Amino acid sequence: PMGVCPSARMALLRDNFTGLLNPWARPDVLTCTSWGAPIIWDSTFNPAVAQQKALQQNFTIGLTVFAVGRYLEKYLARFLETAEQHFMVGQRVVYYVFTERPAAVPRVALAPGRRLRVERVAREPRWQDVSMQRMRTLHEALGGRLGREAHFVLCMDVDQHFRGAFGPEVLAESVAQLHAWHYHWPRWLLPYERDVRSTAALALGEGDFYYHAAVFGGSVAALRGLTAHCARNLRRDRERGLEARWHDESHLNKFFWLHKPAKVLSPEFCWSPEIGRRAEIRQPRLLWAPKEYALLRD
Ligand code: 2GW
Ligand code: MN
Repeated sequence: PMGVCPSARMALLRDNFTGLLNPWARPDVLTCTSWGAPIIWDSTFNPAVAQQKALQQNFTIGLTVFAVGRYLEKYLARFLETAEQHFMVGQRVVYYVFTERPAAVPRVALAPGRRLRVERVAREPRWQDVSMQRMRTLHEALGGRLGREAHFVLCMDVDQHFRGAFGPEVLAESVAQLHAWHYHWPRWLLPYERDVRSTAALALGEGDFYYHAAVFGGSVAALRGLTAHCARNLRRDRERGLEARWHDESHLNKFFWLHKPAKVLSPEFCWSPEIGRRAEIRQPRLLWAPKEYALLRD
């Protein structure tokens, strides 16, 4: 989908976090959703303004990541080291690492104003459960210390690393990530859950975009609602012997269909290098690690 916002909606692109967004800077891509939320692409926002506004408001920004089983040794160190270089540089940041082996978490040197907290979680025997259980665990964390100390939280997969600036321009009441593999497909081809018995089901004709569960975020209150919705529906499906096609991601997509995100991140905020070069992807900021399903999904 290409094209700039209809002019009637332009007023809505005054963004609390980035000042005035400039959707005209990118006539090659869609920079505004039908409900008036900005889709931020490189050069539509001013990172310096976002930086200043976030500092003025004295935000603490949380970043949660799960590293269970082999994912800890395989991905966590690089994720954290590159986050120190690129994630919310100059802001107050608190990392929350969830793992079943706190002692094995690498000691990464943190810049001033940044801290790392490790929370112990049980190791689920099935990998699908490791992924899905995150919603329940995040919900509880947001109701506890994380929710008290952070204003905004980003929740991420660990099998990726930062490559470019990932700053407060991404912040909003609720934030969804366009999926790198699906952002240019017509809606009927998107891999939503289609089994009507599942609480995650979307009918043909429903769904705005396909969002990637590797990055989502928002205010603590908004994320409490999101994680409650997803954890509850994951449980309801399981009680009836159902598991949605893309697990927690299917439920996240259902949530954002019902509760539209306030900001949408272009695929450069979570890009897959395996896709190759694309003219509209100017500065990838977070890169997926190569998938090693055969090795890791036994
Ligand atoms: C997951 C799959 C197969 C084998 C292991 C794991 C695994 C995941 C694990 O052993 N340990 C672990 O900590 N995880 C956590 O779950 C980790 O944070 C990881 O990034 C996250 C999601 O698993 P991942 O990255 O292997 O799945 P993707 O990249 O295919 O993720 C998409 O689809 C998932 C549901 O199937 C999630 O919705 C995910 O958020 C999506 O990006
Ligand atoms: Mn992943």
